[in-house]
Amino acid sequence: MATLITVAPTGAETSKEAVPQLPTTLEELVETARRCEAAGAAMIHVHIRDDEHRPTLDLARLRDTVAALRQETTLVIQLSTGGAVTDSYADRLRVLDAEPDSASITLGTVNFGDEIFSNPWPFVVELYKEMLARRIVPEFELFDLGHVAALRRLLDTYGLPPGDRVHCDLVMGVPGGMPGDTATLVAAVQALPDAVTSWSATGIGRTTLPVALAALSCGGHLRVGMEDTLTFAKGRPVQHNVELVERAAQLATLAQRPPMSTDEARELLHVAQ
Ligand code: KMH
Ligand code: ZN
Repeated sequence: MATLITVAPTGAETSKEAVPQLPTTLEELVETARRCEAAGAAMIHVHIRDDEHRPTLDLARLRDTVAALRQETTLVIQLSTGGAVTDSYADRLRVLDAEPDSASITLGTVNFGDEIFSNPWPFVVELYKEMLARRIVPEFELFDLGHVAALRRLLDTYGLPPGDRVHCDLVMGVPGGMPGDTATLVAAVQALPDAVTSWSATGIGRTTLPVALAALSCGGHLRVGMEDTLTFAKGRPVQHNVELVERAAQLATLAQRPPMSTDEARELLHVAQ
């Protein structure tokens, strides 16, 4: 089985001022997407910024971003509906109007460092129903073991996504969520509902490598990028997202599970070709 590599290049938490190499403009994002696709990424998880490099969910900007990424790459385009912790539910729902291939959906509220990433059940349900209605492929973001139970409840109550494909991403190592270690990854994977057809994992900060290695050995896929990790190795900051994608591709190849193409990713996730 080949490995789906998702790149999450920007996120909503890091400032451009602190990390100038973070891709925050459309030009930087497109350049990053192209290089990461060439290095083995097949999906991109997108957060955008405004002219002052602050996180935004501005719909026109999101639409322009989707159009530019479609024009310049063949990557599966996933927009974040998580946004920043300060974003309103209405703004997060409106992200779907930008008509991405896929969108993230987080299964529950979680402490997020000193803040709260708020995902109350009625919001999760509304977001999921909208995705189903628009045939936007969900990626279920699981930050904690309780989110696995919430995923089961959501699927049991509201049914499966198009093509009966259920793709999850274990987001590990967030202060307040599940830890990024092998034992927790194994526990989470064992608890996943039978309906899950594929899963990836990402480890925040220093948990990046342990989580990637554990995911590969357990049959999972990989998400990497500067949204999750700003340090390539001790004392060595990431200079460009492509470094993280190249390393993920090397690890996947070593594991005899080389990166999958964007066509294979579309097939896996049931995204229209
Ligand atoms: N920025 C976090 C508050 C997602 O993209 O769906 C939420 C997040 C999850 O990054
Ligand atoms: Zn995100």
